[in-house]
Amino acid sequence: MSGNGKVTRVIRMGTRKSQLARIQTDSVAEKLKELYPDLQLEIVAMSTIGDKILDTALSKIGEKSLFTKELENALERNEVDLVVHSLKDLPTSLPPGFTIGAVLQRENPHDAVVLHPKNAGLTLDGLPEKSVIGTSSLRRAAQLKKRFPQLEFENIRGNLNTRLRKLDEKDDYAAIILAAAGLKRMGWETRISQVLGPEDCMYAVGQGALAIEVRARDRDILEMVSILHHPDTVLRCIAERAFLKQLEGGCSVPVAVYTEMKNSVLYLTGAVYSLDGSDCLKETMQTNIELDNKVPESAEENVHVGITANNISQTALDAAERLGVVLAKILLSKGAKDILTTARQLNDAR
Ligand code: DPM
Repeated sequence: MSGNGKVTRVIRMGTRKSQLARIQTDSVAEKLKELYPDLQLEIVAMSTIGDKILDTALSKIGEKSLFTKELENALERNEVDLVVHSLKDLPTSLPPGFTIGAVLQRENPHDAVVLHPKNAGLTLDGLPEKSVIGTSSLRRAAQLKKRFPQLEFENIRGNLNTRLRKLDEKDDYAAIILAAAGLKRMGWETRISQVLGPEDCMYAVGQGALAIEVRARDRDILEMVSILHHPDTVLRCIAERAFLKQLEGGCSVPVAVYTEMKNSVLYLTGAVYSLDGSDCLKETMQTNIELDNKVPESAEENVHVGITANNISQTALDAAERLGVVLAKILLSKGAKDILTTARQLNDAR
């Protein structure tokens, strides 16, 4: 740290080997370098189960920490000091000893349509009947099946490079659906032909935000990364993660959210879907966010759905978490559990 800080050793950043993961890690490294010019950073790249199993839909692998386990092992063994993830790939409960020390300002959280070049100029509405859309996300497929019943949906796996290649070089898919944030980070914004608003497709919990995972006991590193927290993003993502956690959903269930922060009010819309989207429970709630100066009495106290944010008002974090929990309880009281259990069973049997 520049003169007055405590971190003087080399900081090692763990990353997956995919191009997107590298880009995300590099962008965080750059921000840290700007804030702490004297910091020595080293980037350590490794493969994860999720990178190795490329032919199976994410929702079928069943391992919740698909992209995170190897990286967490390296954190545990002190081989790396922090790991940059897409927040949406991080489970709502982290293994003991780990915490999310920073959630950075969210990019566009929405999903986007990327068309096969032969369909240039069209939108999902205008594609010929029975056109095949590539996505392995149960969440995307459920919402879009309902909204565009004339289209068909098939799995597509692999990292972003592989998916774009599968789209362009074959004739299997008329279009694929990807997160706008990932496309933008890869420099492929020009391939976005349509951004899907919440009326078409609500996004995944945490989508579009980067998170930095650290050892919970490593107070120096926690303090160092905490200035990267973006308060609005943190509050929205805590509400979203609390909602998912209370529903007991993982990355493999059709759960979608939409959040907004306006004039100190946090709005959360949450929904659960059957696999074909025909069953849907969706509600919106809001809570006031008071950014007072209440700080946590002990560090342990201030962890909300895996996120440590000691520099953000405790009252505000509590309110955001409560919003997600209460909204989930309302959906559960209306039968969300049955919808999710059935979706899980049908997906496992496929
Ligand atoms: C999770 C899902 C997907 C990723 C499920 C979902 C998409 C899987 C698929 C939990 N993680 O969204 O319903 O399409 O088969 C992932 C991407 C990003 C982070 C790529 C993407 C980049 C965007 C971001 C994969 N994880 O969704 O297009 O940082 O949010």
